[in-house]
Amino acid sequence: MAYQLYYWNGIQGRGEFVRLALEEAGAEYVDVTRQEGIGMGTSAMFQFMESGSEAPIPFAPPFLKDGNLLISHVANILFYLGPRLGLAPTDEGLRYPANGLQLTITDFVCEVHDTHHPISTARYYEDQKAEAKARSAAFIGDRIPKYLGYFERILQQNPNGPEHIVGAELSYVDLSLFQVIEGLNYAFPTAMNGYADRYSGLAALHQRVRMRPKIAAYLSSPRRLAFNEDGIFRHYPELDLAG
Ligand SMILES: N[C@@H](CCC(=O)N[C@@H](CS)C(=O)NCC(=O)O)C(=O)O
Repeated sequence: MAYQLYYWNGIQGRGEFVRLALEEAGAEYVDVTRQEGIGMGTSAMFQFMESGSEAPIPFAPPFLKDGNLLISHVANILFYLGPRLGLAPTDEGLRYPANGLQLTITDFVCEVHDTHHPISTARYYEDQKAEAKARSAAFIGDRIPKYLGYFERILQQNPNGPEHIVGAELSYVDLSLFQVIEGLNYAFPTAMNGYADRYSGLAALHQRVRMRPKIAAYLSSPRRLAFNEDGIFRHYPELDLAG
């Protein structure tokens, strides 16, 4: 049975981390809110979240349905899917460090979101522009170097070599790092200018993932939506300073 991915229609958002894993594995999945028909579309997701029929109901998308199983939170979904899709370290002892890295990506993505919504998710960007500017300056000056520096170090210290962040084979964490770099390049092109000189391992990983046949096919397919200013990674020129 096909996996069912529930996520907001019209954006890559956090759902994209799950899509990349499903696409790389060639897994059968349905992007529920992008479909039309009975039990499909965005209303199906709302109904699902309000129905109370499945416990516990997720707080927020993305969530994945596999048969009767309902799994929320990107890192949790990938922890579940990883071994099933052949995208988790074969050494079970490495699956927890992989999950730890993915949870660090979750934290980072949250900080990316807060660059444009530092005060409240419930308010428009235009109502928190001044705070967003201050937040973005700190994000670019302090947090991008701290997170990317960390991932670069972990890559370089991988006993299996710097091709992958964990283990000897491609994992879902590599795919998520690809998406983080893609997103940062879109949102903060000025801050990211020359990043490959500072984080050469991450830049190489990003290129390798982009060239993988299934990922390349996905990226040029209509399923890969363009980044836009409704998603997590938003490009507002006024927030993008030199790094
Ligand atoms: N920790 C969750 C975060 C989920 C999340 O924040 N989802 C957003 C969309 S990307 C949402 O719909 N949030 C609704 C809200 O916070 O009220 C994950 O990693 O999946």
